[in-house]
Amino acid sequence: MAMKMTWRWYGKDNDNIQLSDIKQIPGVEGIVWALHDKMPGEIWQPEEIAEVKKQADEYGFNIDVVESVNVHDDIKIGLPTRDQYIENYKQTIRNLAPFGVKVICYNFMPVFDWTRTDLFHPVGDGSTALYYEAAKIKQDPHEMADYVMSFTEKYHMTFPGWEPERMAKLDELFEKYKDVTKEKLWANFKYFLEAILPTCHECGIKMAVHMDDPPWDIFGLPRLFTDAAAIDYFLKLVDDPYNCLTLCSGSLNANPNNNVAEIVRRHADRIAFAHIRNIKHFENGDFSEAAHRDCCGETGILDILKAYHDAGWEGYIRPDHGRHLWDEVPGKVRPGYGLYDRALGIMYMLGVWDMLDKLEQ
Ligand code: DNO
Repeated sequence: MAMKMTWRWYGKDNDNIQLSDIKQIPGVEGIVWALHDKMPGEIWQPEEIAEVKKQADEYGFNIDVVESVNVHDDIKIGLPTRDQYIENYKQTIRNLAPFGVKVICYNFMPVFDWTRTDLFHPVGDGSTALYYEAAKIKQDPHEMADYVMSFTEKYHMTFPGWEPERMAKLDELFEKYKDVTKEKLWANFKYFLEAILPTCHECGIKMAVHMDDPPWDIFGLPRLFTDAAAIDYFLKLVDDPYNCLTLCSGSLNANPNNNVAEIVRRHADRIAFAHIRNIKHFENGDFSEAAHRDCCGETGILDILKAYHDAGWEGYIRPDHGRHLWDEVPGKVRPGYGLYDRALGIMYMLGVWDMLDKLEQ
């Protein structure tokens, strides 16, 4: 057994990359998927899940990993309505289990999921990548939200975690979060996990929380998964083998002080899902995403892969965001999720992994 390579696919009619394209990339065993038209809190129905399963089966891909079943804001805020949303979440878990789902990737970030200020920033070689300009993330979140949402409008492309319905109520949402301190957010998180973990055990599904991206507070909203200490705290807070991590190297290493390989060595048994992405940092706090090759960024991709390999890790892994190459211009590609650079990333990761295997023989 070894790690299991996967590819994030946004679904038929929602991704211009087809399953037949993915099939041609060596080593991909499963697609990482979601029902992208579901709002947080809605129950995923068996017929809808069966449809994706059927499509994946045709190409021999597993659907073991879902990314994401999004958590409703009322759960994060801790409103009385959370209990109903938690019941719905449990029902979704129960509905996913018969189709072989083993891992649910999700996040617990208030309001926003990933945050970037430029989705097509020139890298210098003719390609573009996602970029974070620190000075642009100021007090007012509207500018950034409007920028991201302008892609939704212009190209009819919705991004998970950036549902137009939620973004339309941004001020209302911020108002609801105003008393949610970091301590409260941890407490609400614990409440959520303790409520759903018995169902996870029954269903054999691990919950794998994604790291906060970027790993620091933004717009006055608290963020939890910022460094190794927060991860240690979390894994003890709810000490259960089904309470796991999606260890996203790029999210954590947006802070260059975060040593991702060290976290892998410490917690390999609690990492159900690995996102591999490389980051290039600038002195003023800006960062750009970079190709997966170790020397293209500073995240330490080789050290990270070696740490997984040394641990005999058998979880799911995927290339995370790639650059946009060749004809991947706005409108033709999902930002960060083009075909080419992620395929190159897979070959790099598998190349490293195969060699580590060989050296062990
Ligand atoms: C970014 C992704 C995240 C991730 C969610 C999980 O591209 O890695 O948006 O899917 O945070 O809920």
